[in-house]
Amino acid sequence: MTNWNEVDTYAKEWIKEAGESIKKSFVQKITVESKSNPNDLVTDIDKATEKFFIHKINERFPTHQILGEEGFGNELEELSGTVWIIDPIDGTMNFVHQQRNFAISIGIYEDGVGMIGLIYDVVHDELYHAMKDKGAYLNDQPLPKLTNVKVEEAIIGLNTTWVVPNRRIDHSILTPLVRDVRGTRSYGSAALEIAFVATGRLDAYITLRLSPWDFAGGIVIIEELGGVYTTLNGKPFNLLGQNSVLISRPGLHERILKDYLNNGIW
Ligand code: 2AM
Ligand code: CA
Repeated sequence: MTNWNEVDTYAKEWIKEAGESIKKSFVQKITVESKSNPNDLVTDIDKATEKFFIHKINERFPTHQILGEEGFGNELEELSGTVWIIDPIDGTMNFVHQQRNFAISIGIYEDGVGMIGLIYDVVHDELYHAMKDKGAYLNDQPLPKLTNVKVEEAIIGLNTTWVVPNRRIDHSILTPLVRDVRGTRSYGSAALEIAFVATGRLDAYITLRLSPWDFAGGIVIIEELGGVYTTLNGKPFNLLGQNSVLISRPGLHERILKDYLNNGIW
């Protein structure tokens, strides 16, 4: 039997420790490389942070598996047992250009069920966290359950990429939604944008391609608050693949899917 309180305590200790190291790196020279395309960045700090978690987890919980963005963990084909899904720095472009608006994201899953979600906004020292059936918190503050709002009163997280011609969606599909909502915002860190839906700073978040480490921590927090997460086609997430993403307050999620995304057929 997994002692989830023990796992949670260590995960929080390590995420804070990793955050301290990342903050110290601000005064160092950081090595930046690009991955899948010139704007998909990785630094030596992303890699060192992922390796830090892997070392700690392997030492303390040798039976746990790890799926990390930078690939130093295990190669997983399924999610059986206890699996840590880690993004050492979500929002690397922000980390490089702004030294803010990035987060460490960790989701811990048991046989594919999200048990612990952690998103740490290092610069603001804000830890968003949840344990299954135990509520969600921002630092020590419990977060209230999410309730519906009207589209006309909603602020949605959306990158401008998806409202100009792009490879993943006919950009005109999102035009009516952008026109009808109160406002749109783009923060450049999926984990933080999901955390902002959890706290009500955003009412929904839409994006076209996220990997498991971008949302694994966030959806545990959202689930705990009664928020809803599906692909833009209204389907459940594939926790081991890339997904389009609609994460929202309940009610608003249904309305966006039905009235703006044609029930997921686009
Ligand atoms: P990352 O910084 O960990 O790569 C940027 O809008 C958001 O999308 C970030 O959370 C970023 O995560 C994520 N993202 C996912 N896949 C990406 C890709 N191929 N290129 C850039 N950002 C990506
Ligand atoms: Ca990352």
